[in-house]
Amino acid sequence: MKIGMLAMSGVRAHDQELLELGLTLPGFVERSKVIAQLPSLGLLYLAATTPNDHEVAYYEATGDREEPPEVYECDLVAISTFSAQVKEAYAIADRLRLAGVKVAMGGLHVTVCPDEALQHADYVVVGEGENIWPKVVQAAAADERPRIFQAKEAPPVDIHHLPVPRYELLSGRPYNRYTVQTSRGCPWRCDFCASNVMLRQLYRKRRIADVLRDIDAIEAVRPDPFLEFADDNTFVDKAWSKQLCRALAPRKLKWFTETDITVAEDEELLDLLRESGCRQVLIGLESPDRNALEGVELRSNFKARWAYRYHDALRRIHDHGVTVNGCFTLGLDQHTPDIFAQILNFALETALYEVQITVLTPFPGTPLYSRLLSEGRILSPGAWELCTLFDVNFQPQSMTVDELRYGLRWLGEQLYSRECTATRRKAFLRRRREYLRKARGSEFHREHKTQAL
Ligand code: B12
Repeated sequence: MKIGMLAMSGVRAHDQELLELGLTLPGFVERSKVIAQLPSLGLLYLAATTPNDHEVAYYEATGDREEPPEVYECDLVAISTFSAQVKEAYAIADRLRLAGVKVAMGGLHVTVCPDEALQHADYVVVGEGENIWPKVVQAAAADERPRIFQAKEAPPVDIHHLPVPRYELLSGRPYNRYTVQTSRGCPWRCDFCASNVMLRQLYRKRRIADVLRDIDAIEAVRPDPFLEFADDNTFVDKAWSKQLCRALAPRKLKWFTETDITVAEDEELLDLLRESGCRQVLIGLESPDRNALEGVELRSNFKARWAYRYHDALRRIHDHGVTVNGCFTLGLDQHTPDIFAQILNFALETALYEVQITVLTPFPGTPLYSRLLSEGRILSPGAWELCTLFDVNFQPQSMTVDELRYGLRWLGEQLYSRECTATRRKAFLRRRREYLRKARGSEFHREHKTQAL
């Protein structure tokens, strides 16, 4: 069979005024340009587990009716879904099936809504795809009737036996970043986290040799790539993280990842991050207001426990020359309209190099979604297209919907203005210089003391 891997690409937002504002704000535009081009790692993994007797190609669609004509020449098309684009994906799937092409769907959204997806696809996969995918391919080749496949029908995915994603399928495409995974999962359970549905297994870290092997495969396609680790939370295990950084250092790479704030605890790890080419870490701070974080992480109240250390932790990370992309979730239950100015002040005080603001989003399958639905607070149930992190689709508890929408816009205007961006970044650089001066000073003292002894 000829199998097409169809990734939905680009970022989504529907709030018209926000979109117009985005066009004039360098911060919004910069970030979305950078990330909009990431390839679908999930589909590259599936390509690698496809039995050899089938031909595989990788395609992208930026939206409904944007699918390339080549997909209609395939026998089977695999589509990866996120909630925000799932209706576009369904429309493409409907057209493909009308044209006689079989369609398989998997990914975060259909894992939660498999029955909905089965109305548009021949085969729907719930959960991690690597081990079940060959069975789906077999079913398509044998012309079996449509059905839902559960990942658990196959042995669980063993993180130590992941194949090399087929990055070579991307050659000739102009990506500015490539994704690689060093781990899967996260020990925390934040009630809004949309990755949770895929995290049934515990936090799993890969063998470092396997990560390096995958980076070799990326470098064969694109020399000197910028890497983004598509992990849920990279530096959970500090000893393993140090080994990873030591192994990456000689490769002279530039990379970015997502982690939690505990990375700041370990000075040696912070040094190693810088030395190994880590340019930025993205951290979900969610709110500078500790009260708003109470109960957000369901396992051990992690976010609230760490909130009072935010200033100190960010300073340590910055001191070591790693920039932080601090992410804030607007519209948590305790957030009143004062939160927007609080976040602006916090970002300036802590000299955040990059800031990401998004609205609380009830993704299907999350505890947040069930809670808001039972409280009658979802504005348009089933409006998955609004799961963009920028569109408001719930009734906030301590402000109105418009206060949240306009607050997001106001805060975006402030944070991403040229002046505010320059002020934050200059403060970061000034503090870094101060730290280096002090560090050199204490080294000088230490040396003199040793000589005197
Ligand atoms: C890289 C990334 C992107 C890339 C995606 C590139 C692409 N073309 O696919 C880009 C930058 C384009 C992107 C865009 C968006 N993203 Co994004 N993104 C991520 C990120 C950081 C990593 C995803 C990843 O690579 N995971 C690793 C792979 C291996 O896992 P996987 O994709 O889940 O695939 C496995 C299974 O799901 C399954 N599977 C997947 N697809 C298929 C298909 C078939 C047929 C089968 C059988 C199995 C299968 O098998 C795979 C292997 O086990 C995650 C956060 C995270 N840490 O996970 C957010 C995340 C996925 N994104 C998210 C969101 C909200 C968005 C946007 C809506 C943001 C916006 N406003 O536009 C858009 C979506 C628009 C779109 N194009 O679809 C949410 C999704 C939540 C949800 N339930 O929908 C996440 C979880 C982040 C978050 N804040 O919550 N994103």
